[in-house]
Amino acid sequence: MTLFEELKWRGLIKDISSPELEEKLNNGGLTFYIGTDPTADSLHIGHLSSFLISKRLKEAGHNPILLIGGATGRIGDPRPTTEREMKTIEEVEHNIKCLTKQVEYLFGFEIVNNYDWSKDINFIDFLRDYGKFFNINYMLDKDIIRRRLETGITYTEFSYMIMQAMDFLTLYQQKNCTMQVAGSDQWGNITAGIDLIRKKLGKEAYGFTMPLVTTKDGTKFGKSEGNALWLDKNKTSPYTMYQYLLNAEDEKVIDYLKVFTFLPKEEIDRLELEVKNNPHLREAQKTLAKEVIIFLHGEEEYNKAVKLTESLFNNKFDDLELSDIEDIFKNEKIREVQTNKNIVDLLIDMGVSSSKREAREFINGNAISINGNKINDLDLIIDDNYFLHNTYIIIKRGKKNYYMGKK
Ligand code: 383
Repeated sequence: MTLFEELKWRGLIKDISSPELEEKLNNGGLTFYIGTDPTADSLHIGHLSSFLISKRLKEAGHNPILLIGGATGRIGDPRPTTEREMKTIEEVEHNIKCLTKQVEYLFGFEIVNNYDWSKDINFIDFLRDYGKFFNINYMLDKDIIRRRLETGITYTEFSYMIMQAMDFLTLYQQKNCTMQVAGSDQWGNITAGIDLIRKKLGKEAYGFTMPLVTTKDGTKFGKSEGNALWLDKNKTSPYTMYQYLLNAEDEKVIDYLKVFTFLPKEEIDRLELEVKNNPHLREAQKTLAKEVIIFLHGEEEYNKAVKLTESLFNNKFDDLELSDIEDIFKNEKIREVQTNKNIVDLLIDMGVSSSKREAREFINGNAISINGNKINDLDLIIDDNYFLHNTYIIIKRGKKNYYMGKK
């Protein structure tokens, strides 16, 4: 397979600026860039696919540059629905530091900051040297802008595409950067840059985008109960990320393996057969989770995530460390409870049952365990010994319902 064929097979090509790009990609040696705005102090899984493409291109002999948008991050790329709240300068600067560290560690790309060349352009020069190349009708015709016309858009956000186009032009001139890659939401901004380079320099630049990664029902991949899944393990624990990936739908898991792992086609084809023939074994999901967690956090964190998963599955918590327990229940509600309480009252305090009668029924029905041990005694007093590390208590009702209490 050529590089281009592989990118196509992985489902990583949506829009492409010109058919010539196929050959250029296959030949190697292009300097290209991918940009990200410092809107948060970590990348999230929505960024991962585009960054991984850059890594694939690097491994195929191209030369990636990561642009962090110190300037564009102060403005805000228009979202299709509403105006963004502007970040404070301090926040932007803090985020740049965090992202720089993260990207250096995970990907090792050369990093530039567009604030360096944007900060000194004055307004009159901006209008004369750049604004003159942007026809308003052309700008209004961009997908994102068109979608904002009804709800409204400020002049600030409207100008964003010019800034991104100026970046491409600058990198073209300074670093012979001839290609930009991104997710499909960036197509309008990429083509604005290509057009600016053509108009100002009479030169041809290139770009392509990858499709948005979605779940079966078409929503964005990578939101766990509405929260972003961060690549920083202090914001999203490796265990939480592992669980999310392990739960990938059978219909989608092969797509995800193509996008998020470097496994070769033969291995992914084999896993595809496994999904068909032995879906209950979930080998594809386990492989996806393993590959991604090891890439992001290393082998040790991966092994820990597997261990925590097994503890939950086997309902065995005795040998877990305090931080492991906290990881498992990071996104769960933790209730404050008192020690030396009768089990029936405790079940009510922890929200396991809504009445004493129901609590007794659960216990008599053999449905309750504490820290993995079945409870059958209605008069049991739950003293300090029942609190793991003298802090947490884990109650399980039935097969799947966990409740976490803290002393
Ligand atoms: C700024 C200046 C440039 C080139 C790009 C930018 C950032 C760009 C943007 N990107 C997104 C972001 O910052 O907003 N205007 O969160 C996301 N990217 C990548 C990818 C993606 C895009 O960082 O589709 C998802 O991750 O392109 O939404 O000169």
